[in-house]
Amino acid sequence: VTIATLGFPRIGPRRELKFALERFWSGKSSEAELLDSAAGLRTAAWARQRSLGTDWLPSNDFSLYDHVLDTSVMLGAIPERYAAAEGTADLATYFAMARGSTGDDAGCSHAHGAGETAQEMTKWFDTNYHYMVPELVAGQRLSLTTAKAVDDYREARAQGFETRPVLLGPVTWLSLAKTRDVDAFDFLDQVVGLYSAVLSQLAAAGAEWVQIDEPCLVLDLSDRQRDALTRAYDRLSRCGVKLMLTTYFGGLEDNLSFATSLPVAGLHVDLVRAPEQLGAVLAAAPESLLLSLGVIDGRNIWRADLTALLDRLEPIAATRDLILAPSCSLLHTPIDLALETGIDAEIAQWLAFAVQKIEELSVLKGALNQGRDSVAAPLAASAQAAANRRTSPRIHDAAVAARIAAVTPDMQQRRSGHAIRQAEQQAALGLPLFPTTTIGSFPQTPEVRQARSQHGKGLIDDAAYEGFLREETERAIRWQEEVGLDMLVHGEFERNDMVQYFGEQLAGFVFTRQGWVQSYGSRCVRPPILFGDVSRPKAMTVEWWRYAQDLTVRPMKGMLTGPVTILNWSFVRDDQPRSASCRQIALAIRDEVTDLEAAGAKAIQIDEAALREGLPLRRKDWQAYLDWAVECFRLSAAGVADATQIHTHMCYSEFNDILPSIGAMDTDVISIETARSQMELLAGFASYRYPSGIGPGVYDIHAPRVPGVVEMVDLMKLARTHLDASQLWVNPDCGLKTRKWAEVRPAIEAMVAAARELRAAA
Ligand code: THG
Ligand code: ZN
Repeated sequence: VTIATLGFPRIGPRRELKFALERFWSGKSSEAELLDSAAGLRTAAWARQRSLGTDWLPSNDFSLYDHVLDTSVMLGAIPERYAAAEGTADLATYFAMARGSTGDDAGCSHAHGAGETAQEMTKWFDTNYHYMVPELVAGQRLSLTTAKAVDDYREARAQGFETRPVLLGPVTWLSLAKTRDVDAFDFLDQVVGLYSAVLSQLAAAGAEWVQIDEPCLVLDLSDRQRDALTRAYDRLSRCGVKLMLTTYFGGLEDNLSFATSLPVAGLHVDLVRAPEQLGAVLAAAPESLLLSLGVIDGRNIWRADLTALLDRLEPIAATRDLILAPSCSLLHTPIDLALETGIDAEIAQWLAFAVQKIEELSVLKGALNQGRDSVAAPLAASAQAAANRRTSPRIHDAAVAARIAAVTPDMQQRRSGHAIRQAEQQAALGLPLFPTTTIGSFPQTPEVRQARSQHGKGLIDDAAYEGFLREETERAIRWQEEVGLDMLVHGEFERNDMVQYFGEQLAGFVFTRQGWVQSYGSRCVRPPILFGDVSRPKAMTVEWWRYAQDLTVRPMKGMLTGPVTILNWSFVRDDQPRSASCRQIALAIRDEVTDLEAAGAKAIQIDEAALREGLPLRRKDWQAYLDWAVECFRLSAAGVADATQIHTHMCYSEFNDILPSIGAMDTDVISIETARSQMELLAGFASYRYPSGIGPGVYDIHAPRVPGVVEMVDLMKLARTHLDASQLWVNPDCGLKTRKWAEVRPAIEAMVAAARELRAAA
């Protein structure tokens, strides 16, 4: 038995990559300095993994921004607008594709800059990691443009690290591509030809094995995809390297016999997401196929029960050679638990971050190769931690269990239907036609971030920090009154992240200090750890809301993150179904909603930015998820009177396939992303006869450009062709926290002017 990692976190234990990138982007360091920092991170990762006992080290798992973008650039899939000569791509081109040529990103953008927009970015399967979407147009010619995979392999080898290079597989890459006037699989032969050249170069450089990731194998495959896989691997298996075909994020299910029939030398399967596939995989995999078993959870932070794993693995290891590995790349976990000093010791013993996960693999290897006695101490510690976690009173809260047991269907039901609610809300709020509002957050300026960081380090005290936040909030409110917004927000200056902020205040969560996970490029998040039954010790947002409402006579929205989004952006319990954890969070948010209402809030927004991305990877599992997700949202929202207006916001523009569930959330107002799709999706809402308020985002906040009044009026006129004027709200398409005030001010002024024009014409 040997052990492998499929990929290690890139950002570095102290987010060194983030800081190196941002220094470079802001012109404070040179390209050579950036590349030097990156090389140092690679070397440190190899050395770390080797010292932890990893037999199969990955190379080319590192990326300066994103591994899908690396693959696109490798293949020369560089859209013309980035104007690279064929067969070349420098770092400027690479970052232009990632961030736009003006640096379209928080903190680094140049307001009003012209230039090319970045490639589209979207979620990597069901993770909170974002990749850059490959673009293909009819007639495009691809060619090998970078040799990064080969360079990284050589770089490691020169330092004495023999590695198994990692490539994103051609069929998954093609499946992720966005195309114009062409089917992505029309490019199959070209792409496979280029991959075959890369594999041959790797073979020539000395690589014996290559890890080729095809996570598309855990999805519902079309005939075209299956055919592409067959053709691709027939050819790629003849390039002089052994291929470890790597699947993750789910089970192979109906693709199993197909996958084991592909002419590859090895197969990696995810036994954390799909432990039940082990028997079938063993039965389907011929002796000659080297199996890599993903037994340690690469998507979560729980320590494994090694004894239980050994009970399953020993009989298998006795009959065939095995590789043990994390279920997927460790990209999705924080790096090192040893950096956490603030986590309660009892809870800390239940956790394993990337480094600790490799240690666990090493203990498993020791037990399987030399007997359990050879690793008696770590096995005992693992068993003890598992036993402690099963029985700890910290996890199980009888009061929460009792509340859950007492939930009744009527708690998910608003008192009256839309028509009655709308009338009461209008009487309470007195809003004009086309009411204007924003999604909730205002710019997190360097000053705001700095104050938070200084407060965190104890450099400024609570009073000074609070005073600063109050001033920021008041300024934001005065400005909103001045520009004439109808429904105001307090700006969320006191919040770090919309999930972390609530995780920090709820019982049942712990949070880390260094537990960063890459979200995209240099951006990271620190997902809260949901370890136990959830409850709300005290009100979380009411004080800030009250402070804000007292400053103005206009209605101030209460701003909350919804239960599904808190769940989807946290590390969650693996000892009960996700739906059970979600229901507990829903009750806590319900308490907050009713407290806000009692304090006087007439409108409360419960964001479900991540509802859609929680959709299971297989269609057959969608409805069950949507059912409990919607039920949890309703549980959180339905405790209010008819006159209280419930808003939600969703950060995407694909709704048509889940519209019945969106409707079933039964909100009074929903704000959505539509600016980039020219209101297309409103047709879906219209044909579904969506009855309540809709704020179709009238401009794309993800770009620094300031929209004009005319274009926003035109978009709203388009919206009116689908929906009734009385349903429509006017708002940007997402929160403004990543923008600058210099962009926000003129954009919102123009937006309010657009609403006034619409009213005048109505
Ligand atoms: N919160 C969480 N997950 C998310 C988002 C979020 N996933 C999807 C989307 N939003 C990702 N977008 C971002 C945008 C900005 C940042 C992170 C993810 C960001 N992070 C800071 C950084 O990297 O410097 C750190 C933030 C902090 O101080 O906590 O700016 O909103 N959970
Ligand atoms: Zn959004």
